[in-house]
Amino acid sequence: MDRTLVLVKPDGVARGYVGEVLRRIEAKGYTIVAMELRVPDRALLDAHYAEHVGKPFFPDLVAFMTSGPVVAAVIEGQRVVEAWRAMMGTTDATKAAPGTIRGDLGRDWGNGSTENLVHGSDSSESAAREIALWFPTLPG
Ligand code: IDP
Ligand code: MG
Repeated sequence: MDRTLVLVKPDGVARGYVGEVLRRIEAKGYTIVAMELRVPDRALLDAHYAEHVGKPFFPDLVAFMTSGPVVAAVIEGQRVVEAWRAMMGTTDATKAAPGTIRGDLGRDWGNGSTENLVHGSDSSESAAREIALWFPTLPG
């Protein structure tokens, strides 16, 4: 069974969209197999966003992601990795299609595309790596 990592980022939690995001996941038919509210630390984010370390937006991204609690979850179902990416919409909420989470609920608040409500793994390999980082004790 396929799995992916979901994060409701600090803006999504602060704006009260945890329920809305989980509602969409449940309505679509995927199963939540793990979930936790936590403030990620720098070490976790360096590992999670390893591909972005050193990019110009990385310091702002880390500051944003450590600014408050996030909801981390693992969801499961056939082709859930690609489905969850489609449900989130494109990275830049300004351009994200209506009907997607970022397209419906997100906008540019003056920080480019940093605050975009949700995260989803971009491949099965990324999902396995990210799930191991956030939920190291979760049985496969
Ligand atoms: P994704 O979250 O849609 O997979 P990535 O390119 O993996 O997008 O970037 C990770 C996160 O870094 C984004 O979700 C967003 O929060 C932030 N980010 C990406 N590109 C930019 C940028 O050009 N400016 C500001 N923040 C960015
Ligand atoms: Mg990404």
